[in-house]
Amino acid sequence: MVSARYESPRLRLSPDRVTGFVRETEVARASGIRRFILMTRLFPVLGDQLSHSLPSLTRAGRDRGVILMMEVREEAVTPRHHKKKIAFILSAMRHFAQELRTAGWDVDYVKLDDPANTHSFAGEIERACHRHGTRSIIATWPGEYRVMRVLQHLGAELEEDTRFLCTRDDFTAWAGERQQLRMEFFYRALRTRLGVLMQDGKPVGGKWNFDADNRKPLPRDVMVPPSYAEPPDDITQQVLALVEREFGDHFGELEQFGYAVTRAGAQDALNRFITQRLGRFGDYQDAMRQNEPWLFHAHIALYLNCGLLLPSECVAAAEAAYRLGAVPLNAAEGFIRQILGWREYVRGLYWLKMPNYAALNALGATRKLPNFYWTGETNMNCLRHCVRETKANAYAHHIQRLMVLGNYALLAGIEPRAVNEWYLLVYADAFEWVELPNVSGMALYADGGMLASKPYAAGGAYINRMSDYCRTCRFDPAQRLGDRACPFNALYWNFLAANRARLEGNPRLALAYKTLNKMPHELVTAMQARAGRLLEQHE
Ligand code: DLZ
Ligand code: SF4
Repeated sequence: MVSARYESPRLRLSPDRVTGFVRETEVARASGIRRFILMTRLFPVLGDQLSHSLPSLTRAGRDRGVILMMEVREEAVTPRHHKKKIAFILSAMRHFAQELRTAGWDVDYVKLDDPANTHSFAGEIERACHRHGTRSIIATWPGEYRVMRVLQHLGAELEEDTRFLCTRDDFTAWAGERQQLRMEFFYRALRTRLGVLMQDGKPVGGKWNFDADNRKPLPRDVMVPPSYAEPPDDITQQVLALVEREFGDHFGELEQFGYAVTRAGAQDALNRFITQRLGRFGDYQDAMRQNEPWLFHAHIALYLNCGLLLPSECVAAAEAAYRLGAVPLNAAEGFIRQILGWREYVRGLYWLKMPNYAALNALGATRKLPNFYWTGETNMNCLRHCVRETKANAYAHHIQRLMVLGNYALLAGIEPRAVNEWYLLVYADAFEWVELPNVSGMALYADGGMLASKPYAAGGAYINRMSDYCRTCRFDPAQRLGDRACPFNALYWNFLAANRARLEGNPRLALAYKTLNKMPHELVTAMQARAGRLLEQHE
């Protein structure tokens, strides 16, 4: 079936430009009149591409065509995503389709419970091609290597994803022959090019980075503002029921769903962050407090990563707040570095290094993921809280992810594939381009130092300094041995001892190895024995 049929004066003027897109009709040929039919083109829009400025949508506007959106089981079960994450994406997709239709787009939307649904992107794109009588597929570069291969296999034309601030080609050019791809230098180059927080060619405030000011523990008397939450509307409620029915046995809780599911809602969440939290985000971005999952963080990564917000507007909002004097520089810079620096950098690295990056395991980690990552049932209070909050909210903030959950996985030598799968499925903001470098590179050092200059390993003292978890834990962060000793301590020194050959030469670990080397031999072997017992218990 051909849905867009019209005579285009532009085609008559320059037929070469449209070769392959137009064909003469039998009728036209018979009548001798040159008429053209514009072949329908299919524009698949994926669940993490919900932006009105999506490049393939701009193209669809110019070239006419059908927008295809597909709810498919395969994306929900490989891996078996958190229930709240599935609900968020499906509800955001349905709302986005509604907005597109209201704006006049021709949207072909396949629902999860459509009896003919083949439940894969490939199957649904094939079916849609058949429905619309076309083989012409135009998509925006996806967020996962696997999906890129599927689209290429179908012969899709892929538009560069211009929603990012740095293109893949620009990142490749920046990476060039550099031995080390350090985020800090990438960040400085991009800030300079985009003129963000710059004054006369120099960084505002005379420094690129205020990280040293951003590591404060959270004093007990600092109150945390309430988190953003909006009540589920009819569409979201239908989706919540669908997810409970279809994916009820997946990890996570559906109760108290309060995420925004539209661009307007996401913009509201961003504005509230800028006005209520950003001012203190800098100071307390590394702090943790028991039963306070949201703290002064933005909680907008899920909106950014599925397209409801754009990085450019988040950066602009934070810079404007600083220039108006509403927030301090360390807060604005710290937030902007996460988006303009870190987010763009990990995306560039992902596409530069895939597909090999996914298989890296530099430290030869082979242990299974302990069951408490699913249940939260462990005596280690910090881990218990971080897993439980992850289960409830499909969210944990970056220090919980890196220095509690990731730290344990690093020290315990858990196999990177299992850890990556866990992070990809439990967090609502996790898509492979952002999850894999953060987990394999930053948390696990599985890439051998391509991304991080050292493994982010820590004992109980770090968690004690940055949180109040230890106060009510059955373990003591100050003890190294004995039943009450914090397990992170033995695991930390055991990790350093076990990976000595690989890590001792790293200048950023010089102090740690100096301390280890000064310890009595018996203490080290006793901690190694304790670590071995703990790891066995946790299996
Ligand atoms: C994560 C996800 C889920 C759970 N479901 C869908 C879906 O039904 N339809 C869809 O288009 N996208 C979904 N997604 C997001 C995709 O997994 C994501 O677009 C790809 O992994 C590429 O990043
Ligand atoms: Fe975590 Fe150790 Fe502190 Fe317990 S004592 S909360 S296990 S760091």
